[in-house]
Amino acid sequence: MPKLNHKKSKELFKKAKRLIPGGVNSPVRAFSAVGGNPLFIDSAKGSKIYDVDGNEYIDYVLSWGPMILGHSHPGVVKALKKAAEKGTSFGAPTPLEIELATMVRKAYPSMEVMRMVNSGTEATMSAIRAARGFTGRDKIIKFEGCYHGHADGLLVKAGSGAATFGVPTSPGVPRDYARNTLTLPFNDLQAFKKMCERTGKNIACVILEPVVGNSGCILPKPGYLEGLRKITSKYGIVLIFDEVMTGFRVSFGGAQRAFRIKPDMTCLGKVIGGGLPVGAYGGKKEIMRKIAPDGPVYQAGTLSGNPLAMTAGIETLKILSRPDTYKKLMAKSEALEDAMKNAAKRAGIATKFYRAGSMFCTYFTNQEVYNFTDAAKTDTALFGKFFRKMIEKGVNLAPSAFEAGFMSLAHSQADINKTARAAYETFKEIS
Ligand code: HOZ
Repeated sequence: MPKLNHKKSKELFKKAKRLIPGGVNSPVRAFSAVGGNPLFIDSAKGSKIYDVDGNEYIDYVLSWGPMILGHSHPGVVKALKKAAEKGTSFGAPTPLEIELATMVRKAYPSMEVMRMVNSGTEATMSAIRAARGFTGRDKIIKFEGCYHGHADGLLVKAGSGAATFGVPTSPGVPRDYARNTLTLPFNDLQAFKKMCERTGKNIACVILEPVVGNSGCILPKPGYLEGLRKITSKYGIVLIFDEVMTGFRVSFGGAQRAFRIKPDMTCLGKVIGGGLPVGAYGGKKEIMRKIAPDGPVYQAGTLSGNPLAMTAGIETLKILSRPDTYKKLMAKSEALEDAMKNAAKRAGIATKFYRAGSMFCTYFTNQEVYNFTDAAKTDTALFGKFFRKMIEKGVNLAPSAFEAGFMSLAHSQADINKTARAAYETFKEIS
């Protein structure tokens, strides 16, 4: 197979490195963990993404999750054009914010009151502030390998880019901030129980990705989330589900609907912005009424509730709420899972493929993965080889063994077949 030409991407990367740290505006884009140069993108449509050298790829990154309808969905683009003509930002309330919040609350009834922000990072940071303001406690618990954005105090044993580059606790985070962040292994209810017995009354909140998408794709063990819910209620600890990745992905109602757990607070992002920068946090009225101007906990944003972002979110959720949409999305995701497992089996390579709704990952290991320690033991170097060879065969995966992949409504059976063929050939080549 002739090698793809990446000449323009390489030139642009050289230029970008002079101006931008590592040449990228978010670390995991740099391909440092898998080797090679990042692709510079020209455009994307449906399930495909096109680089500046004119190469086409089936895209399972989907802008790290938001593009659940596929890229440049005509309905979203049309609505955005119309909205842009009316003005791109007002710094004042609009009916669009109410419309999106109403749609979100319908899908996530636990979010009785919510606020729109500009990113998942803002959502988690603000939710934790609200929980601290509500409980009057300082300490928080997070789990190893869960990434909740890059706010100080959350960059402690974080997954995603932080794990990819081996920086579990980032320099620049004051020790005093990190001191209030307690970390525990995911899926270990006993460890959580013990910590709460020791210091439960000092803990404001526990924040987790109910399916960990920032260490690959780690599912909660049966009973784990239920256990967290029970123990947090006992100690008056605010249970925060970070559903930035799992929201509208694991199911329409996210992980909380799929696993039937009602958290006290929820953070969303990605899908609810339809590809524009959005986050949202919300939850129980009594907690959210602490937020300014209703209450004393301050949180603000010039572009929060931006009309273009609200429009893209509304259009995306409208399409997602149509009957049978999730049936279709889940069928495609299942078909990919079957095809990838089959390809690995035929090629005789040890992999574990995990999936929660339309998010998934492939680990190179023969052991089950229950937490970050397990994920870190998988063969990440082999993943790097797999990744590079898949790119050359026209399949774009996330450039790290610690990231999830995503399925969209635009992916076709032909895309899945081509992906499975490429995976089979690659598995043979690298095993
Ligand atoms: N939460 C994403 C990583 N899993 C964001 C991508 C990024 O860090 O750029």
